[in-house]
Amino acid sequence: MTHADPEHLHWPFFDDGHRAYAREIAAWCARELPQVERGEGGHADTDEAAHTLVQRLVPALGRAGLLRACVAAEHGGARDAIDVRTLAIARETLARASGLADFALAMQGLGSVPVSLFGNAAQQRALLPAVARGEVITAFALSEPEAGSDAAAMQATAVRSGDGWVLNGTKTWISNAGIADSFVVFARSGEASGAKGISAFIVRAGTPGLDASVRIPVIAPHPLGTVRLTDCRVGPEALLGEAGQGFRIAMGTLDLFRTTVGAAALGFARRALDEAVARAKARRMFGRTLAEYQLTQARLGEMATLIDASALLIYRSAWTRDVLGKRVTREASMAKMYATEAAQQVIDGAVQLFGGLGVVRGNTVERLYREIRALRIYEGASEVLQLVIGGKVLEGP
Ligand code: COS
Repeated sequence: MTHADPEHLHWPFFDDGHRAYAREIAAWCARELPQVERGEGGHADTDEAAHTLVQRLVPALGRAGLLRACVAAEHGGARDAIDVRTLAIARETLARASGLADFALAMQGLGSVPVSLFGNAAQQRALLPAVARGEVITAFALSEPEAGSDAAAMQATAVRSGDGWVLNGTKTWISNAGIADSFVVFARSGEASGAKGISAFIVRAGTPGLDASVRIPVIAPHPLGTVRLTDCRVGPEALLGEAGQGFRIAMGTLDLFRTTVGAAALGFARRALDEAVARAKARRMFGRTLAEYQLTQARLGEMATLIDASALLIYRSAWTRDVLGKRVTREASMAKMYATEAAQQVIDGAVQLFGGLGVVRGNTVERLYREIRALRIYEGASEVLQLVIGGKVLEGP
């Protein structure tokens, strides 16, 4: 159940290092994960339980060496550079077993990749080895109440003061808000209007003026909250990259992570198909199993095709970034948009095959039905990604 599809690991997108990592993480899901979850079944039903489970998952993933996917080799990582295929394999495999295990690893990446891509040597040394060991928890603070899809409309400010900066404003929908040790915070620093006047800062939890205590409970509980910045002073060493480069840092990070959100959706969809096939074979109706009905076979065939098409788009995007080193705004947007929408359809199909049981609290497909929903919204809603892809098509090759 928890294995990445062994067939697709033979695709030419991967090398033996990827295959070895896939085996390692699948074995951890089978052997170690149930102990970390302590019988909570891959998810936690309350906001409180989700917070504490993620706080156990991050160090457990770190001890197992699996957070090596999140940083480059010089900081204890698995590969010379951050490798989208490794991250995608990790997310696909973890999501198939547990939404929160995927979340825990993904957020270690999202909150630290801006530092890997744009940080100086001192910033990288201070954060990245601890991220790989699971000793610090990270967060990425971009969205605001009035700036979600239109990220460049953010209003939080960063004003120079002495040799440092003073940050003010409200960031919301921030994963890990209440438990993070280190935030990457984006704020308007005013070098120019719009996207060119934004900077990124590394802000440690506990910095006076940073309040991350407000939680947001959601349909599939995971640590999520609002971050308030009130005259929050940071030194010059907090600035990531150059002043005014913040939007490029955010978009560059999202180009990398959007492909992996698709991979998480793929893991959820594969799990839903596993569940649906088992159900179709076991459930008898009008004297036959569900699997013997053509309607069921057609549905399963459609689900499997959606899954393979998602995998192809995801690993095409990951390979293009890793191997060709190209900007993959178009490929990553396609992978995330298609895989998350496809997973929603696959999971909905699985719920339908389960009938009444499909909506009973605690049933795996019921959990997946709640877990997939947010992926079509965060890190680029499907509608924004349609616009991004359309824009790229109009630009031409
Ligand atoms: N990598 C590097 N630079 C990028 C980039 C990328 N992927 N995408 C855009 N930029 C640069 C552009 O090149 C442009 O700079 P130049 O004028 O020097 O070329 C600048 O950033 C502004 O780009 P653009 O005009 O396209 O910005 P928009 O304000 O129109 O934003 C969208 C475009 C909608 C694509 C962007 O706001 C977005 O992705 N929104 C969704 C945000 C999101 O995912 N929010 C959820 C966060 S949950 S973590």
